[in-house]
Amino acid sequence: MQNVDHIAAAGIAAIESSSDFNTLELVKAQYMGKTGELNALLKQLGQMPPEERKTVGAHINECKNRFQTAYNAKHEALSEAKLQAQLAAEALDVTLPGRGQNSGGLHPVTLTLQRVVELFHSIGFEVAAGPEIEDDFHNFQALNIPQNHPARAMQDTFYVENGDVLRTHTSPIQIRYMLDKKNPPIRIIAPGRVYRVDSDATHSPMFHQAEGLWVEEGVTFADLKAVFTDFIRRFFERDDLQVRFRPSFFPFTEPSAEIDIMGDNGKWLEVGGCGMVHPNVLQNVNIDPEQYTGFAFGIGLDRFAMLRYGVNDLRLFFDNDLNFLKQFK
Ligand code: 2NL
Repeated sequence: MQNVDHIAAAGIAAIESSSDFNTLELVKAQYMGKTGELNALLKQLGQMPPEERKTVGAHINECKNRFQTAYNAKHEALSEAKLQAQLAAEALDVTLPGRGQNSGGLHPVTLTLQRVVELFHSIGFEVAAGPEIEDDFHNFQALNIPQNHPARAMQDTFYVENGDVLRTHTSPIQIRYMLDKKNPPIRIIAPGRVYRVDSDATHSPMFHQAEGLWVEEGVTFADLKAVFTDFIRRFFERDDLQVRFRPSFFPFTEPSAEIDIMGDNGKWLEVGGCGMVHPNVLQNVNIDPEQYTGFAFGIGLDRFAMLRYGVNDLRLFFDNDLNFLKQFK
C-alpha cells in the first residue's frame, strides 16, 4: 500500500521537523489521534479483501510503531534541549568572587560621643539623658534665661506646640537630673541631639552637645580647670596640649569662660564653654547655693569629631554619603 508508506513518511517528517512540544503534540494528534490519518487507514481495512487485510493491517501497525518511535525520540530530544536551556539560564558561576560580609560601623559623631562618655565615666561621672522636646521651664527659665533673653528669639529656637521647644542645649537634662536626684554630690555627663535655627558649613539645625556637671560641697573653678584639662588632653591623646580659660558670659554660670586649645598652627581654637553654676540655677532646682557649689561645661560633639578626624565641613556628617562614612569604621 503506497498510501500507507506515504502517510507514515509525511508523519515522521512532520515529527522530525517539530521544534517545540506544542507542534509535536499537534502532529501526533493529526496522525495518531482517534480520527488521525494512520487510524483512518485501519478503518478502511474492513473494505479490503480478507487475504489483504492481514498484511496491510500488519504494515499499518508497523508504520504506527515507527511513527511512535519517532515521536518518542523527538519528545526526548525536546526535553533534553529544554533542560539544557534551563541549566544554561540558571548557570551559577562558582568562580565569581564572593560578595563578602559587610559589617556596619558607627557614625563618627557617635564614636566621638562614646569616647567623651567613656573618659568621663572613668572619673566617676554618670551618663544622663532627657527628652528632645522640652518645655520653657527646663530649657530656659531654670537656666536663668529670662523671657526676653536674645537666645530665645525666633531665629534661634524651634518652637513646637503650646510653647514647647526642641531643646536648644543639653542643659535641661541636667536640670531634670538635679530636680530628681535632690541631693549632691552630682557628677553627670549629658550628651545628645540639640536644635537651633542655623545652617551653613559650620552650623547644622540639628547638632550634638555634651555637657558636664559636678555639684558638691567645696567644688571650685580649680576643679573645673583640672577636670576639663585632663579630659581634653586624654581626648586628643596629647599630654602637653595647651588649654586656656578665657573670661566670657553665660546666663547659667558665674563666672563663665570659653575654653580654647592650642592648634597645630599655633592659633587658639575655641572648643567649649564653662563656668561655676549660677546660684539662681541651683536655687531653681532646690539646691542650696550657700552650701553647694558646682561647675558645668558644654562642648560641641560635631566640632570635636571634626577636630579629631580632620573633617572641614560639618555638613559631611549629615549627608549620609557612605563613601564618607565608611572611612570611620
Ligand atoms: C558651650 C557652652 C555651657 C553649661 C554649658 C550648664 C548647665 C547647667 C548649669 C549651668 Cl544645668 N551650666 N551648662 C555651662 C557653661 C557653658 O556650654 O559653648 N557649649 C557648646
